[in-house]
Amino acid sequence: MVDEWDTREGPESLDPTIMELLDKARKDGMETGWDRVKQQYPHCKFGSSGVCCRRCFHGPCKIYGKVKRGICGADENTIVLTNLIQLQTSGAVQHVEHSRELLETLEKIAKGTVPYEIKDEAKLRSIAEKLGVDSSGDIKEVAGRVAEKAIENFTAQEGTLNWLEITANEKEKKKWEELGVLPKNAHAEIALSLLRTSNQCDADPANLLQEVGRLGLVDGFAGLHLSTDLTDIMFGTPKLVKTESRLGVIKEDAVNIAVHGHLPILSEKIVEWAEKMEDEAKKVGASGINVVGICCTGNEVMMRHGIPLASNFVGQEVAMATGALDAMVVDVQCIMPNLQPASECYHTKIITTLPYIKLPGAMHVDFTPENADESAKKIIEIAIEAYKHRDKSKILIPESTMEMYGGFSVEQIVEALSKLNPEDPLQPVIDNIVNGNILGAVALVGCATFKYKHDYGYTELAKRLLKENVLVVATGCGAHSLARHGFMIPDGEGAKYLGDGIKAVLKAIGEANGLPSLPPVMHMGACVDNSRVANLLYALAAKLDVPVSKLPAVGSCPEMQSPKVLSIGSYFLTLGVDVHVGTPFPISGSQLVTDILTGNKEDHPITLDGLFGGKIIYEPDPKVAAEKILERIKMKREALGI
Ligand code: BF8
Repeated sequence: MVDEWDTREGPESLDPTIMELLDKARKDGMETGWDRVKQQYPHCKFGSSGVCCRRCFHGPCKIYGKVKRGICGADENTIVLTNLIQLQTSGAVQHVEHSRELLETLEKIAKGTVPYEIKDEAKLRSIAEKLGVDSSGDIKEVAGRVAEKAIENFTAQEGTLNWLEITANEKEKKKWEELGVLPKNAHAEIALSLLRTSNQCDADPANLLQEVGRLGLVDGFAGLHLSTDLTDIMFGTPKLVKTESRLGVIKEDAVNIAVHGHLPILSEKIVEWAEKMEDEAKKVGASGINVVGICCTGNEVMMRHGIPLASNFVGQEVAMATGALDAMVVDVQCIMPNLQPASECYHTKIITTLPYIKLPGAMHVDFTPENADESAKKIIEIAIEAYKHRDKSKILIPESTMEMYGGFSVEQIVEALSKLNPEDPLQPVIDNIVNGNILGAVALVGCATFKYKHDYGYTELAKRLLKENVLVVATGCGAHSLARHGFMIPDGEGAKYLGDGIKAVLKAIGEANGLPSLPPVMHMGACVDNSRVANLLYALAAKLDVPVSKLPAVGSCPEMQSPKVLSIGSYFLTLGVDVHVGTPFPISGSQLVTDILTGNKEDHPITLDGLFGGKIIYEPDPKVAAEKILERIKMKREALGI
């Protein structure tokens, strides 16, 4: 697998606002990930090929040359797969804990002990019904019953995940049951995964493959679906919004606060209190308070409130080089430990908020659902105070911004489609898949990495797929990338690449909804909102009465940095959806594991493809990746007879 700094020539990022600030950051003495990545090359080959075992104190052991086993006898297959599953587990844990935080908040709303409300009552009642609890009466009582049912499920010893039961199609449930991968409960599966992959435990790669599937389902249902449903219930199901992206969304005359991380419990309150405290900001000479989003929490508040997107993962440091970011408030996941040292070049206050996520030297304001109002107010007061201490000579805000639309929940998509066919909104999509106007669907998802040219993977893939009439949706940091390059407005850069078929479809739906067209790429939310992508697939598969694995759909993450991508990817793989990744991940030390994960079903007695109907496509070059993705889409179309 390729593992060298920037195999493509030119600047580190395609975003001019990032480049302008990266240049300034370097002059100001701020070190960023783009500097540090070069210090790490060449990566240790044992680590990057996955054959370094640090599971016990005999080691560390490594497999090389004639050395075929570690001291205990573990071979390269066991070492590579157990290392990989431990990474996958760390990804699943992040999503499951995200859900659990939200669930605790829902429970507290039911008890009336926190300053949050139920925003989507219909969704809550519908979920209550599916869970088999009383969905009538006072909405807080319904919330209490749903929360109790979901919390119970974390320790259930019988059955499987209740969010899987209420979400998945029957065909998938049957397949997972037959393959023995139905998880018992989220916490038990995470513990079992750690047990199986700990020193001298499960050494059989074929058996360990089950764990990839089980953890995929844990991530999918106890992580993604549960999180999205709870977030929609508490903060509203997203509707179409228009806003802006790029680092030019930071305003010189306003108190600027970046929300960064993942939990909407925090960012929703910051948005609410920023509006309430405008006058406080004006008292210190600012025009008001400008909240901007970074990473997935940025996506969450963009989807529900139209808060502009400043940057995805790799731009979190350089955002401070504007010299006008007064505070960055963070919660959990994808928070770079360098934020605090980087902030010391400027006046920016880094504020951590969770007791279990702190950064040395950063300010900490403990944020709990109970004290949410007081804490949000305090955070905004800190930002207003910081505004007074700006060094005007250090301010440089790039001028460029990019318009974008967001808010494409499944509910919003179905509502838009219902303008074409009120009785059967999904039928026009099916008709256009069958007649070839839509060749297939690809979700461009996941991160941004310092290892490759920023935004190159997403934009190149989108260009090529759109040209071939693929319906493209996006989530996570990939959605940020595409928004920043004009793929999320009807008449932007992205529209130039649309093939005639997809162009006609997007135009027809857009016009029926008062827009010139839908944007070339639809923003479906944060990484947990890949659940929305899955829901769309379930709905289409149910309508066609086929398993999801038969649909001409692929997930793609060209710029992966987080193990969360592995855990989300494994959920889609268990559904039988191919997953493309563009960043090397540590499996090349085992030919067997590589074959199992990336091989076609006819290549090997056991492959992911053979078991579930989807495989991993590893390809760092997005142009080549697009061809491989199109090939699989065409293969699945052919199998469907279309
Ligand atoms: O959960 S896309 S860099 S921010 S991991 Fe992190 Fe990757 Fe961004 Fe969101 Ni997702």
